[in-house]
Amino acid sequence: MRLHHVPGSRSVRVLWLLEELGLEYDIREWSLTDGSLRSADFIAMSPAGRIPALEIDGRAIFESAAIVQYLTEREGRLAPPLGNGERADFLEWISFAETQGNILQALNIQHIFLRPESARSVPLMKLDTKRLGVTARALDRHLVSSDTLLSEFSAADCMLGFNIDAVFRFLSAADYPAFAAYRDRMTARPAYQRAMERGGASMYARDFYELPDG
Ligand SMILES: N[C@@H](CCC(=O)N[C@@H](CS)C(=O)NCC(=O)O)C(=O)O
Repeated sequence: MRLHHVPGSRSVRVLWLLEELGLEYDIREWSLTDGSLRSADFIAMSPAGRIPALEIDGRAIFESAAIVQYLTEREGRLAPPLGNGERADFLEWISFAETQGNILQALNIQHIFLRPESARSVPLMKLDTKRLGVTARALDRHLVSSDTLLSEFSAADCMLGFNIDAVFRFLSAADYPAFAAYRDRMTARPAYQRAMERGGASMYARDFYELPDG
């Protein structure tokens, strides 16, 4: 099994799940900025040139949500089975993680990757920060009464693996105490710690990115 990975990116979702499941794998690390994700080799595994991809069972799978579901089905663990009352919640939270992930990606591009800074759109940054706040509020409300997304830890929590490092770079943790406490619980898990040791930590140079004036 080989995970195609960029530290701090959506591949953290899969990396963390592989550790929670105790599976054997190796890592091929890529860069988001050197053009290599558009190489024929990578496009053959992930047609949109996006991280992650997982080589497994004689093929490559792309899209983090598909990989996460495939792994839970293959291993028969960390997801409510078909017919279970929490199955719909599991599917909802997996997709929700990507809804929030897309906003985080837009903010990463504006705050970190777009250069020169004059190319950034402050109105868009403000809009996306507000939209991120709506998703964080939803999680905060849900997590007031629950330690995990479902009634017990599941791969849906791993789908937030990229998000939990990113969200509080753009939003104040003090405004979302239940979500921030969840982040602390999840990042303290031994499997999350092992994933960070093997696959590098954060892509962020700063703890918090203020909105620019304008
Ligand atoms: N829906 C996809 C999104 C994948 C994605 O956009 N990954 C980012 C890294 S977090 C990427 O590869 N970006 C490179 C690019 O956009 O060129 C998934 O969940 O796997």
